[in-house]
Amino acid sequence: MVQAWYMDTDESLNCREPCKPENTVYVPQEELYEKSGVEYFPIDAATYDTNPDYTAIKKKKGITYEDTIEVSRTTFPNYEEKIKIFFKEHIHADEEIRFIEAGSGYFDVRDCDDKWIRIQVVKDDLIVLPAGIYHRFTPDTADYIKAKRLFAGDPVWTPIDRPGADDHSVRKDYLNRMAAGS
Ligand code: KMT
Ligand code: NI
Repeated sequence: MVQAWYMDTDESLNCREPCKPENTVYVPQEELYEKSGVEYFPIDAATYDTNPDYTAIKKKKGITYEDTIEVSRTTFPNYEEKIKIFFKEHIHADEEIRFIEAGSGYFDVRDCDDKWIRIQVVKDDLIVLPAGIYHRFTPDTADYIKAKRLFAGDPVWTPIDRPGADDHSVRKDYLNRMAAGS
């Protein structure tokens, strides 16, 4: 997590640019957690497999599955279509855990006041989006990110799009956890 900031949501902007307003308000890691429940861990991508922190996170999250996703114009089938899907606002029934091995991109998450926070992810970032948080992803203008996808149990990547997700129990549970400050 190089930086996180309240993004400029002007529709005329290119979402693959940083979308920083003139007076950008940055969001430090602790505040990001308080306002959205997003967790962040720095892990060296060169040595992750022998890093006890990485092992501990996997254990704590009950990770039983991992694979690698490489999003680029040359490696990803239907690139333009796929990145549009990533960028549709949605939730999942489970945590979205990504460990960035190379490249960069943006995860946008709604904070507790429904405002978009843009999180810039780069190599060595492990990010955990809680189940039920509204979010979306886009590559940046460099068009390249390689990430591990970690999952507890059999992987389910299904997005539940807004606004249909508002009544979903996973969404309600997330809001209850946020209200309780946990
Ligand atoms: C997702 O689910 O949005 C992705 O896996 C995006 C690519 S990984 C940074
Ligand atoms: Ni998602």
